[in-house]
Amino acid sequence: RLREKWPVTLRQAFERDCHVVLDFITDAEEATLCDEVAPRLKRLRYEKSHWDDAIHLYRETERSQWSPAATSIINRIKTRSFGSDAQHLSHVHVLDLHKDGLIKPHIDSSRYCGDVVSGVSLLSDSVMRLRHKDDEETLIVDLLLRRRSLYILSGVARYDFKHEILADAVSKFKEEHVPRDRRISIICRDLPKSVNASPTD
Ligand code: AKG
Repeated sequence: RLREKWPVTLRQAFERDCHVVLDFITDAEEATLCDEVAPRLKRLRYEKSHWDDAIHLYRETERSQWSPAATSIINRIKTRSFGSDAQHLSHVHVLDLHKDGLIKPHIDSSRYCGDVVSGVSLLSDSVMRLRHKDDEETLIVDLLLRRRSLYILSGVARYDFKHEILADAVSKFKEEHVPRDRRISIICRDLPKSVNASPTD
């Protein structure tokens, strides 16, 4: 509804660059991914971030080696998310957000993230809010990230909008509370282009 008031070119670009795919993975695939990351996560404590950090009450790890079953799920995420010329980051980012945790508005740094950020949500529904960096009060859109869905942010959605994951107390979609439990996200990024560029590029 809000998007109807956006400039047409921005709306079209946003619709091109932002996608949520419901039920991207099955219950069994969710369990496969959870079982695989659980032992590592269990050894970590949830961190309360400093005031200027983007994430509150989380633990995280990176992973490059997966079981064959998980590898095929991760490959499906990458195939759906990235263009054929993208260089995927080989490490997949695993972020475990405590029930009382939240991710504050931020834009992923171009130093470590290329044109696409995508993620599968495990264990809990959540609301991802996107706000335009130059108009955070008017150009806002909420995405309902169902458990087992995949979101893909590219282009304007990745570079011009800050994204955040709402805390349970304010986790609402179309006026309805979306309960936020512990949530694990499996996040894939492509490499910044400059990493691959030769000095003459
Ligand atoms: C990021 O990695 O930049 C995020 O905000 C992660 C969002 C998520 O947990 O899916």
